[in-house]
Amino acid sequence: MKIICKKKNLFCLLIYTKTCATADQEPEVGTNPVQVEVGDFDEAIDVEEETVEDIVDNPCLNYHCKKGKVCEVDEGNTPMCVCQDPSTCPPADAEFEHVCGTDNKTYDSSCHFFATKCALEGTKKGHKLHLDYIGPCKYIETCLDSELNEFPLRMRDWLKNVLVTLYERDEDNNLLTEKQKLRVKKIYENEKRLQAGDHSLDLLAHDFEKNYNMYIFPVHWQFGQLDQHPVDGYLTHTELAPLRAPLIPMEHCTTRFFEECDSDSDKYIALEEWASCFGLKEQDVDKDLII
Ligand SMILES: [Ca+2]
Ligand SMILES: [Ca+2]
Repeated sequence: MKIICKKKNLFCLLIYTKTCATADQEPEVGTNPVQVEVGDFDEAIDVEEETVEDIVDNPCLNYHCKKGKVCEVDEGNTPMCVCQDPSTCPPADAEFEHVCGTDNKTYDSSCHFFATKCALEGTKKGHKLHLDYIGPCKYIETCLDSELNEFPLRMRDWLKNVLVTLYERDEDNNLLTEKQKLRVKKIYENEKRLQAGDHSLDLLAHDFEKNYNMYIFPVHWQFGQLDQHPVDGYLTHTELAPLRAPLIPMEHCTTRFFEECDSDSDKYIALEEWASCFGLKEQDVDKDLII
């Protein structure tokens, strides 16, 4: 199956990134489709591990530092993570490698961004600085109320189509787990399913009403893809970044949508909040669907 991508289409973004990554390398099960392409945004995740064998030669080997930091050894030959000098980041080859920070400044690459953020660690400015979106900073239109309501309609449809496409391409690639496949099989075999494509908002709204049950799993699935660090039923700003960051330049309602999705404004999007902003009924929120 060949997918012809029109510009500004999240579905193509999701599929393209997932399937491109599987073309010449082993797919990572459970990897967020977007994350494969745009790199990780694990700014808040501190992973530090070392193995005994390598320490003798190079203490920094296998000593992982979070984004924005690099490993250096001190006088005692002990490895430690220090902020990377942004000038040591590889220069960006193309404009799409630029990123826009929440300070509305364009950074050459995510490496430059995280190195800069690291240097600000401990300051109020550093705490507030996040990677906002992929690409150079640009004017993003205000999201009107009417437009905000359209966002979940398209997003739900995309998620469903992404799952169906992953299912169709799965074979031995393990794009989906067996349990996930069973769920998607039901959607795939449903004859009333809307085929992938650009549909009018009226049609999408009508389909959601008529075939509501088909959308329950895709909404849960995407939550599970993002809720990884840690797996706790809540999405942080950082966990949401792999979905948010590439989406903002294409969909100007992204920021507002996710802001309002956090209905109790505690900075976390709980599964219940997520499900509700995608239009699922309270009684259909089910932790066990995140498989
Ligand atoms: Ca989490
Ligand atoms: Ca919340």
